[in-house]
Amino acid sequence: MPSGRVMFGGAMLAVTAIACARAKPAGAVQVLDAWARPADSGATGGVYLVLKNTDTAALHITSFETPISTSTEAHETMMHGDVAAMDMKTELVIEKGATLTMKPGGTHLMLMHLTRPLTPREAVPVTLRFSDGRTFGVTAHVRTP
Ligand SMILES: [Cu+2]
Repeated sequence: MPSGRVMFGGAMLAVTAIACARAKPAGAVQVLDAWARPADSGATGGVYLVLKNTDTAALHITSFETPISTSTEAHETMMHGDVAAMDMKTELVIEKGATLTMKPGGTHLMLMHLTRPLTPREAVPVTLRFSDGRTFGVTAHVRTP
């Protein structure tokens, strides 16, 4: 039945077009690295992302979500003399073309109260939410620093 086949092909094309239109905003960021420290259940987890802004304007990341912690906060480690303190950031800004490097002792994500342990090579899904409502999914792999 050649006519039936043509109709099926047309329907598939339409579905593909919708999927592409939805996926397009995710091109805003290029993930250069994404990793997490091993940690016990109930502990605080650390996630480190290296993100390059490939969008046409500055990106404002307003929240981070993971399914394995009660909340996730962006922190910046600041040295006050010899004492390290962490400031919570309500927004991380990546200028157009710039790279945000999160690393131990610098900007990082803290997973407050892990609901399960993080073991090496495990994948941790992290959702970034931008100020314009767009979201972007990143997979961080657990490894020792
Ligand atoms: Cu912290």
